[in-house]
Amino acid sequence: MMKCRKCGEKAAVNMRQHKLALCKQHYLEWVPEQAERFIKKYRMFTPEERILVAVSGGKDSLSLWDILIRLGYQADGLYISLGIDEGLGYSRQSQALCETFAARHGLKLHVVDVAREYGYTIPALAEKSRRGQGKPCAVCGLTKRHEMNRIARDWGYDVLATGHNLDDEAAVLFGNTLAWAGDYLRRQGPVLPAGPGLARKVKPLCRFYEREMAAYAFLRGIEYIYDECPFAQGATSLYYKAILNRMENERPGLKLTFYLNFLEARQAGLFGPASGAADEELHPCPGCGQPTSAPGLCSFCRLVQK
Ligand code: Q46
Ligand code: ZN
Ligand code: ZN
Repeated sequence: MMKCRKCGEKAAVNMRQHKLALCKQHYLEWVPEQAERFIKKYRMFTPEERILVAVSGGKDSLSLWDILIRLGYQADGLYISLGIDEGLGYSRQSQALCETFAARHGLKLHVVDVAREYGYTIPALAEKSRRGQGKPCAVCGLTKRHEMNRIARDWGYDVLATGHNLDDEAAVLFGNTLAWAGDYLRRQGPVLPAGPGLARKVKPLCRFYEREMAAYAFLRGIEYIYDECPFAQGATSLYYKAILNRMENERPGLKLTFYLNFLEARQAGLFGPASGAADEELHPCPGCGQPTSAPGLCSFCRLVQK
């Protein structure tokens, strides 16, 4: 029987990558302790700042919200309804889970319904635009970024937090490295500093394995949506995740080392100044007021104008 390193009781989670096994109680203490370490190490935010957590109804974002509240941070939620309701009703289900979580903990949740706000669901908006050929993901990403920034600005939040975990970050890093996408590499990190009219963006879970978050959500009894968005199928990021998992299986800790060594190289300036801020000249979009480098309207306003 695998034993908890702290108390010797039966372990609930074994993390080969850390050579660490913990019982339920100690695991549920370990996760927020680690998160707090990362928040301080990367100077993500302070207890005085107001945080907006983007929640999707999945295990990562709901666990992140749970952890921040347990640590005593002021964190409200934001759910963006994309109107992806083909088949099992992905958007409806995930919204209900976010609402249940917020109600259970007495937390404030902002809900933005893209169709109500702009007249079209994400799949419909994608069909109307050139960007959406085949998959709505480009349009979806653009819309989510725009709406997160808008709510953060309108409601006066200092920080936007997302639930990206290590598996997500390592997969993005893997793709950017294969493409030697210097600009993306330079900007990929746990913190994207605030810009004029833009809140700081942080990823407090970037050093947690996906498995660790699944275990946390399960042991905390958080109800979350198991299914991925139906459009995620066949995504390149899933292909990279599978490859990284194969390597991780044979070499526990590989994903974490890949990511941490990258952060060090980035800090050392391997990809240019690591400030993360955009270099281009930005000006406020005449449509929505958000900073953009495009001449005239920002890409989101151009999309909804069509
Ligand atoms: S981008 Fe694409 Fe995701 Fe939007 S349409 Fe679904 S899979 S939710 S992260
Ligand atoms: Zn224990
Ligand atoms: Zn705009």
